[in-house]
Amino acid sequence: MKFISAIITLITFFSTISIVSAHSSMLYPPVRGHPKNPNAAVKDFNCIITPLNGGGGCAPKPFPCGGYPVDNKIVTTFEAGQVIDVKFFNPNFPDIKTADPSKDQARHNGGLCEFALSYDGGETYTVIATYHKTCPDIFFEGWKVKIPENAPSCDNPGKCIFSWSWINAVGDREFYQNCADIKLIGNSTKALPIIDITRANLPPLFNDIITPEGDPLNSGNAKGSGPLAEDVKANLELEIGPNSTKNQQNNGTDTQPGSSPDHQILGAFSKDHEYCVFLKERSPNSNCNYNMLRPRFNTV
Ligand SMILES: [Cu+2]
Repeated sequence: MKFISAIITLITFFSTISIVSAHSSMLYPPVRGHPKNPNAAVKDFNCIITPLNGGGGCAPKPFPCGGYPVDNKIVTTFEAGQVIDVKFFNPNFPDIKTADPSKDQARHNGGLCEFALSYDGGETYTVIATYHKTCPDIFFEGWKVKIPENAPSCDNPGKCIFSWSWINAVGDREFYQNCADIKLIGNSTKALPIIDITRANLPPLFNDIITPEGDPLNSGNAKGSGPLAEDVKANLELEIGPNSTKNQQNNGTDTQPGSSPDHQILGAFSKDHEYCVFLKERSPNSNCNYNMLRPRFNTV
């Protein structure tokens, strides 16, 4: 009897946790270690939704990708130039059609979402889309991410990753990441430049502690404002140099770092959730904002 009541207590404990603090995860593309991914090598029912920092009864998870193993079978294939509608999932909302949008999805006012490709299993990244303030939110499906036209192919199981990372606006300073195993069909033979994800709020690995802007109009954990129109536009228009087909048509020559056109990216890094991309005509230590730079990519 004691044993049974202990089990009931335990079940109550865990279901209470999931009701109180179920964060959202990426649902599409399917995520490593995710219970909703039929090809996941393991299914982490309790902790797939927690930050890499741990918490809510979950141990800290390693970077990258929470340490989850590569999918048994990699079935998600994206093509260069393709636009993906990312979807999010929250275990407290099993049926989104009948879900109550005023209920808690642990959005922490949203924050900063970055979507990135990695060709080396999550060591290095190229951020290909950014959503500010209102992300994530399970009640919206318009989180559009464009695979760059100049993304090279990738068919190396475990190395080719579509990453979602999230830094929440309100609450404990935390770092979230989900990884989807993918294959990429591209045109270019050149690697994309590194445009790193925001590495913060995961000491002692990422010691920068940052607080991105949130979604104040819809504060808290309920349904928010959805993807910002300016973010959708910027993400769909983003071109990542220096190997875009436009560059190649204009020059007819190789564009190695440091070699020629004015718009060429010489290097990139992210700090305090602001991207600084070094352009040829820009001094490397000038403060530049990723969003401010994006229109320049469009005019090259
Ligand atoms: Cu939380």
